[in-house]
Amino acid sequence: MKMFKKILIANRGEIALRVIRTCKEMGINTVAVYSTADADSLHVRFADEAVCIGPAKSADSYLNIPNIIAAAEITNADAIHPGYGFLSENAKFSRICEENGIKFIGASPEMIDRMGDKASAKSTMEAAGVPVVPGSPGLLKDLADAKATAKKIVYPVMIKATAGGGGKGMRVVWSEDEMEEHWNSARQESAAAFGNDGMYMEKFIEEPRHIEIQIAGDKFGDACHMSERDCSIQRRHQKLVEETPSPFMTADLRKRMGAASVKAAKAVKYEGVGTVEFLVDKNRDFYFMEMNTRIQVEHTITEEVINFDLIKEQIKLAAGHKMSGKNYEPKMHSIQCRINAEDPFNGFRPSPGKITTYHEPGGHGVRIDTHVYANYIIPPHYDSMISKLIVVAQTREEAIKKMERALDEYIVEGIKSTIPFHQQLLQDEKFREGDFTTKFMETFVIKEK
Ligand code: MV4
Repeated sequence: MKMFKKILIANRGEIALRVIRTCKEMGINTVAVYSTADADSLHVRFADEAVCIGPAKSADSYLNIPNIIAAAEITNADAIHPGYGFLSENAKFSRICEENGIKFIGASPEMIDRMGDKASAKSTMEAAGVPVVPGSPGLLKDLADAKATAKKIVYPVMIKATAGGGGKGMRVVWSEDEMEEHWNSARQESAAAFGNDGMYMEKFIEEPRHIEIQIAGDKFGDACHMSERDCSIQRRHQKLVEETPSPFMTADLRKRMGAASVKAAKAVKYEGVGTVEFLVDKNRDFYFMEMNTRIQVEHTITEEVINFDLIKEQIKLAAGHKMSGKNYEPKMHSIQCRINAEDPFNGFRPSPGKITTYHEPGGHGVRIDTHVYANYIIPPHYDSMISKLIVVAQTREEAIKKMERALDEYIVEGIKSTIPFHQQLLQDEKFREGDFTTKFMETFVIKEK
């Protein structure tokens, strides 16, 4: 069976290390790339080779396509793993890898373009029979079209940037007299952010849950779903905690969402691992939102409940192997807390700098994915995640207990971290009951120490 000899990891931080670990276990050589700000990072230390690709600024290093391709050519890498963020869903990068005979471990440029344009992803999924939120048939022509469409859909509605995702260029509109203002500001925002002001419209789903399904597909047209993740605990579109199974899940809903996700994957002949994101309303009706063509930060909790290495599967699928996954029912419960270098008592303000004391929790059912260590300096140039603390246990109650115990053991000093936030969240009655939606963080109040 064909397998890569050497993979270059075009990323930094914990995900670069995560990929290196699986490569080692698979007997694949690894090349780290790093910016001058990351010379002391563990991904540089643990890779077989490392190439500096530029200065601290992402645009000059981790987003610098010519430098990354040059690094792959110099080291003779036959594949590139992009991790998440940075170039992981960049169609141009995927194409350039292809043109240079380097396998991009991710989606084809065509798939990235099709799923990256949200209106086109939505119509593709609708045509495949996946439930979507009722809305405009495609892009809105102008303000008059927006008003006429909203009248048909019935207020409240949401206008969304087709180039968007992550909440940018998105507005809730409650009545016609608000439309003009939101129409103009949303279009301006998307033009500035994406160079594309195409907008579409949907019925506004109030207090939804964010539940996503991990999928995989192979080049022979086979596809499977690997159960769900509940990512409803978010703040300003940044996920804070993820868990699987979702406390809102039922056997019937999982069956329906799983089947819809496999249908989605097969309809687009999806190759590799990916995620289908859904909004789920209080009646357990679910609607396709976005398809992510990358490995995600929260893939770990799925790995824990199904005991399966998703990065290994991703690499094997990219090499053209048959899928080894199947439709899974989670038998365990896993929770991940994202530990960020942020001050939860001051509006989650970033807190980069030197970690003076570092002690990790351990023990049965506790996993930490991180690139940091004692005396490591968190550079101010990148995202603020220091680590992912993941627990797995037989039940949700036991997983929460284990997470409480692990957070109590976790010592990070010298910088502010979100550990105290997670400790308070776990004590919240609604959280403990599993009774939360994407609006949870709007009303959650952090108590002073
Ligand atoms: C929605 C919605 C309600 N109704 N669409 C936010 C990010 C983007 N990917 C889609 N988002 C939403 N789309 C309709 N028709 C509410 C959100 C939303 C949200 C979704 C998932 C997780 C957190 C969220 C926070 C605010 C709004």
